[in-house]
Order: sequence, then C-alpha cells, then structure tokens
Amino acid sequence: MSSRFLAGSSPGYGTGRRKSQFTYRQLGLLASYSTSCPLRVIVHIDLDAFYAQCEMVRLGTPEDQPLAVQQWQGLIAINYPAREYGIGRHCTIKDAKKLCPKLISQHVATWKEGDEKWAYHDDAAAHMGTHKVSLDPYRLQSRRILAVIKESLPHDKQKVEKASIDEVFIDLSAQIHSILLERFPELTNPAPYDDPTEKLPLPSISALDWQADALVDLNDADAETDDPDWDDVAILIGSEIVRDIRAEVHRKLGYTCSAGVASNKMLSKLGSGHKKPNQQTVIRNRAVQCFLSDMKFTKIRNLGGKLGEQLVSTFNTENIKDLMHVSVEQLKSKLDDDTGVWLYNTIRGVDTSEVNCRTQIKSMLSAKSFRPSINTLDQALKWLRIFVADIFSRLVEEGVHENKRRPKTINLHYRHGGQTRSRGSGIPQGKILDETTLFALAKNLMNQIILEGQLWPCANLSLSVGGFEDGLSGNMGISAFLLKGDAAKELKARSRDPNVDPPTLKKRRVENSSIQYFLGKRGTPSGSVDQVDEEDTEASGAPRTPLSHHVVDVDQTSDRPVDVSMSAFGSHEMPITQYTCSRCDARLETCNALQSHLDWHFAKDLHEEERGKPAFASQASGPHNQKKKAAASSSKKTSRSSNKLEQGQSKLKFG
Ligand code: DCP
Ligand code: CA
Repeated sequence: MSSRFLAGSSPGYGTGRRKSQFTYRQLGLLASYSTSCPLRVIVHIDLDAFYAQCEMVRLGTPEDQPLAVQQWQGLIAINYPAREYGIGRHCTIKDAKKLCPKLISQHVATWKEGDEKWAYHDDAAAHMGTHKVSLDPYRLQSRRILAVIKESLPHDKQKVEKASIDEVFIDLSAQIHSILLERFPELTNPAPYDDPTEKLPLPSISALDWQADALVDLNDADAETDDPDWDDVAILIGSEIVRDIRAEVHRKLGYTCSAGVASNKMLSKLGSGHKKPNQQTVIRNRAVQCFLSDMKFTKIRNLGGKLGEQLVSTFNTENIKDLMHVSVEQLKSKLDDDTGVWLYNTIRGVDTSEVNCRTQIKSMLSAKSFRPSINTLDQALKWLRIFVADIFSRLVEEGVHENKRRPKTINLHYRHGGQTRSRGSGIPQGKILDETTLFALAKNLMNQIILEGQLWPCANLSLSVGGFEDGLSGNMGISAFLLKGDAAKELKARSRDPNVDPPTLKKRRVENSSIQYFLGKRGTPSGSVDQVDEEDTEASGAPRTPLSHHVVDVDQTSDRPVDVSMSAFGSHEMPITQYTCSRCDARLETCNALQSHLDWHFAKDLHEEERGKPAFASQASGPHNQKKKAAASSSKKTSRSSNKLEQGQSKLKFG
C-alpha cells in the first residue's frame, strides 16, 4: 500500500456500510476505459498563461517578471505576475505599460513577406501589412510538453487527447486499474459466487492524503462521514499521477500547468480552471453537486454561446443551482429533446464523452488579408509560398510522408471587389504528396483565377486543403492510397527508416492557420482544432484586435472550418472524379460535396460526444432527490480554501 494512504483500518471502519457501492464488474470496466464505468478517472491539464510562459522559457525571464505577449497592438497572453497589476487581454500596450512600467511585451514571431522562415522581428508590430503572425514557436513547445506528458505514462496505457494548443485530456482509468490491483490485492480475488454484480469490499483504508490538491468541498456534512470508497481511492491515485506529470513538465521544460481530476471530461475541465496557476483540483464524485451548484452554467463547454444565452433568457438565471429544480420534461419542452436531456445530465455532472486519442483533422487553412490590396503576381506568389510551406509542415506532422493521412482537395480563396470566392481542384492520389506538388497545384489555381481577370486588386488570399483521409496505416479509404511503382518503393523505404527525410522535407517550422470558429474560444471540441487565422480580418470589415479574434485556443489543424468557409466563399469547383465517403460509402459529385459530407460526419460525432447519452437522464438525480439537492444548495459552502481537514481525510503540505 502506498505511503500516501494513511491510517489503515478494516473494511467498513466507522461506517454503517460493510461493502463498497461498486461491483466487481464495474471495477473490471475500469481496465477497458469504459465510459459507463463509475470509477473512471479523467484528467484535464491546462498550461498557465501559455504563450507568455513560452516566451519566458525562450528568453530565460525570471519567474516573477511581468510579461505579456503582444500581437500587433494588442495583448494575447499575460503571465500571472503581470495579471497582479490588473493587466488583461482587454488592455492596450499603452495602458498595460502604465499599469506596470517594467512589463516586458514580447511580440509574437512573424513571417515577413517573401521570407522563407518565420522569425522574431523587433519592428513587427509596425508592419502588419508585410508580416504574418507565426504561432509556430508555441506549437513546437506544445508538442514538447505533450511528449513529456506521454513519456510520464505507461507505454501501453496512453489515452491522451490533445484538446488545444495548451490543453490535454487524459483517461487514466486503465493505469489506475492496474495500480489498484497492485496496491489492494484483495481486489484480485474472484467475485463471490463468481457473480460480477456482487459488491466489492470497502477499501482497507479510512483516510486519504490529498497533499496540496484543491479538494472541492462538500456541502452535505453526511457525505463526508462515509469512509472512502473505491471512487475516492481511484481519483486519489489519479491526482498522484497528475502531480507527477506536472512536476515532470516543470522539471524537464520549465512550464507550470493546472489540472482538474474528476470522473469525466466536463468536470475535469472545470476543475483545471478552478484554481490557477500551478494547482490541481480534485472533484470527487461525492463533491460534484456542491462544485456545480455554485457555478454559472455559462462556464460549461457548449453553454458559453448562443445556447447559454437562450437558457439565460428562458429561465432568467445563469446559475446551475436554479436549473436543478427544472424537470427533464420542462427542459425538453423549452429546448429540443436531445438538448434538454443533455442539459439535464450536464448540470448534474454527467458526461460520458470519451477521451479521443485520434486527431480528427478535416482541413488546414493559411490566410492573409492585405491592406492595401495587392496587385501583382509576384506579391501573391510570395504569400502563396508561405501558405504552402505553412500547410505542408502541418501535413508532415499528420504523417503525409508516411502516407498516414493526406488531403484530397485544395482550394484557393480570394477576395476581390468585395466578394470572396474560391477555386479548387483535387489533389492527385497515387503519389506521395510533396511541397512542390502542393505549390504547383496552388499556383495553377491562381493562374486560372488571373486568366479570368478576377484577382486584382486582391484584399485577401487563403489556401486550404481538405477532405482528409487515412492512408495505408489507417482504416479508411485504403484503396484510395494504394501506391504503385516508385511511390510504393519510396514509402516502403521510408517506413523502414523513420530518419530518412524525403528530399522535399525541410526542417522548418511554419505557422499554421485556419478559420476554426465553431464552439467558441473554450468550447474546444474533442479532436484538435486549429488556431483561427489571426490574419483573417476581412469578415468583420475591419482589423480585429486580438481580443476579438476568433481564436480557439487550440493547436493542430482545423477539424471543421472548411464547410463554414466554403459556404461563405461560394466556391468555383472543378469537378474531377466521383468521390466516395470512406466512412459510409456515400458517393459525392464534387470535392466540396465530399468535404461538406465529411464535415457532417464530424459534426455528428461531435454532437454525440458532446451531448453524452440520453440514457443517463434516468440515472441522474430524479424528482425523488430534488428536495435533497435543494436543501444541499441552500447550505452551500465555497470550495476548500482553508486548512480544514474533513472527516476521513488528511491534507498535508506539498513538499
Ligand atoms: N489565446 C489567444 N487569444 C485569445 C485566447 C487565447 O491568442 N483570445 C492564446 C494565448 C494563450 C493561449 O491561447 O496563451 C491559451 O489560451 P488560454 O485561454 O488557456 O489562456 P492562457 O493559457 O494564456 O491563460 P490561463 O492561465 O488562464 O490558461
Ligand atoms: Ca491555458
């Protein structure tokens, strides 16, 4: 037994209960990451003031030095020492400097028109017209952090979802299952009568050591008189694991992060934001209601936007506790059935969405708005080269060289005469995609537009690739990627030797941009989405300040923007062949139709994942315990900020 567990006692000590509320079967489900396992443990890790920390690490800035990251004339990240001066994203550089004269404001890296590589330019802020922001340094750090997180986990039990540039979800269930069996050998005994529905014995401990974790308090004193059950033990092991991960990230790379440990994604994400910076919050099952009842529902993923606003105006409240009295039937009648059930479950802390390891990239986009507009092929080609380099480096990360994933379509969008249009083509299959091919395709599209006399003066150019499919190593659309002759040989050679870089692979890091704007800033869907293109200012008709950017705090490449942008762009597609959806075999006539269709699949997956399963509505608290909930919320307490020890627990200082 770990020394982190205190005060050994016999099962059932101090309680009326002799048995755990969990069964042998439920314990078994933990090993398989089952989303219906009530013992599951999900962690959300979020880097503190991420871009600011990246700059601090790069520049070797002392920890207490106030620093903000600047983009043109605005601030996009502010470190915690600077926040103490009241500096926020809303501040202008001038105001921020007034508040804190010793503030370092570091401009983000930029591509300079025609350059082959992004760099940190001292004069970037004054040259918005000829520079394009590069967030690539942050992506690079993000990848390094992710690698350290993964190295800290057992090789065979890594269920990690990169949710954004500075956030990950980790499902620790299987790892915790093995640790439980190791530490509590009684759990390895077969179930009595070989009946998996038999209840487990209670854990052979009565007090848990939560160290420096912010432990969400309970508002129902009775709930704490029960000795720990296996869900408490599982979540404690989760908090030990995440404390170690955070320490590793700090030790190896110098970054601090905050974390939430809970039984699902929604709660763990709320947990990581609960106490910042450099802290972790544990939300035990028994503390969920208390944790949520004090919260505004607009803080919950998917409730920050329109749906949240609709709820506020319908129920005249922002508070979760006021909605707890509303029946599922009422919610269904005010919203639609699915949304009503989802909301009913969500405010009760029920979320069965899975931690999704696979990135679900749908498209990539790189763009630049021009003020004043550009008028020459030379200028346009310079930007086109940057877009291609930008997108291609993202493709490399997606495994285009190994033919793991590749796009099927390419589109060039352009803004001319107040209208944005696009022209697209298919990307030839049967040959490994390289940067030269991509550039040739992009240039070809541009030439066509120019021939039609539609490009100059040009106020915005953007290049996108879409219709991603898995290649040879994936499970979709394999036939589309069967390579022949030299291409097959090249792929084989490369798969044998991962160190062989193809001739076109330049070791450069470039910015990736997209127009992802789906669920709002923090409403990152599972699967990764890209940073919104900070240059794409045309839609609003005026340059946006960083504050008003459609910035989704996520890295990787967009997994959903193309359908949004396509419809706005009114594309001029060139039909090439018939396309088959690799997920359902539907036949589509055009690249665009295929892309929209794939996006529909994705949106549907997302919807299902985000909404959880309606079946849980009946399992969640029903009318019979509404009264108890109401009583509980009226005796509300704030989260644990004191040194108070709760019954059955011990809290030590984090040494
Ligand atoms: N970001 C941005 N524009 C925004 C919001 C975020 O450019 N409107 C970028 C800068 C942030 C990064 O994304 O550093 C991560 O966003 P977070 O919302 O997680 O904010 P921080 O990491 O900066 O701070 P916190 O400690 O609150 O998580
Ligand atoms: Ca963050």
